[in-house]
Amino acid sequence: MAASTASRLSTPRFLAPPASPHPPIRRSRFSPVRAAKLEAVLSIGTHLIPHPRKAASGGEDAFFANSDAGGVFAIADGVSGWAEKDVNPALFSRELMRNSSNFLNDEELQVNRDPQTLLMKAHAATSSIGSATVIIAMLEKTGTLKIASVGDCGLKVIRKGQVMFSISPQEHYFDCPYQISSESAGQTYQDALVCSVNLMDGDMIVSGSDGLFDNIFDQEIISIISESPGVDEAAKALAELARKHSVDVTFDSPYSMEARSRGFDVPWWKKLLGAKLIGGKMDDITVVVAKVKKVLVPEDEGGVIEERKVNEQGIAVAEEQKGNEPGIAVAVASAEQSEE
Ligand SMILES: [Mn+2]
Repeated sequence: MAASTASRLSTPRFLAPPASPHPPIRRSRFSPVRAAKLEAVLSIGTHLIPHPRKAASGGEDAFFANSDAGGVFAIADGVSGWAEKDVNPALFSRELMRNSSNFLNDEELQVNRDPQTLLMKAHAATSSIGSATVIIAMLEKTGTLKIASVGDCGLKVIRKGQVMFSISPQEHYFDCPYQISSESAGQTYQDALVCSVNLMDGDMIVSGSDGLFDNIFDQEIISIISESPGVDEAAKALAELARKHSVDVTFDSPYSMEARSRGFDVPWWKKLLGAKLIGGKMDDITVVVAKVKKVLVPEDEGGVIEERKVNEQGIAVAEEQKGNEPGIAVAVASAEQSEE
């Protein structure tokens, strides 16, 4: 078997390229014509609204987003139970995100852009006490989005007005998600849900902490995405609607529906009065909205040329480039940057 596999794999090496009737056009500095290829990149908008009672401290969610090198984003939701042990739950999630953004420059990550490896390294480097749910997503130039998720942060892909991809939350039991932790009892990168999805030009990614998906329905996400002029506006509108629902005790939220379906209910005496378990779930709300764009990139350079720089023949006119910097511009959401 091994021999036949080897021969199958090696055969193409001996195939001569087909003779082209058109000799390649010689490049010269007087010509704008260059070989170019299409690469996928993300344009990313973010918005964080802390829990109403945690507004002063900025809440316990943290995130980073970076459009360089195709695009990467991550969200961590600090598990609030640590406050009972006099530990600030925000410290762990923020450090985990800071480390994740720093490790993007790591040699291994530069070669092998793998979110699970990034999570492993970021977790190992995090020294704060605490735990967090976390999602990391990285887009490859080919348009494949690679995802590693521990817990109940969500991610959906919307294509042509429909949710075409969604990840499932991981939990020990209701309201107790898998979590990356400072304690050995917690989960690690090895427990992550790892998956990838092939994306197309124009696809929209909506990712967020549970504070988003517990308080907003898919149909609402789809309408906001279709009505928003850009990713920044979409992220803000999604966060604001989720926030509105989260403090509405009469809103039958995805969270309350899920709770009832798991057998939770109001006490029997309230039930006699006609009450039902209902309402939004107050929480920190982090939203990342990313749009997939295909841009033309010269074959021999790493720079990104916006599509509008393309001439009538569909060939990139190579003068303006960006995205060549190995350096990373990172925004880690924290108290200082949050609103409200
Ligand atoms: Mn949360």
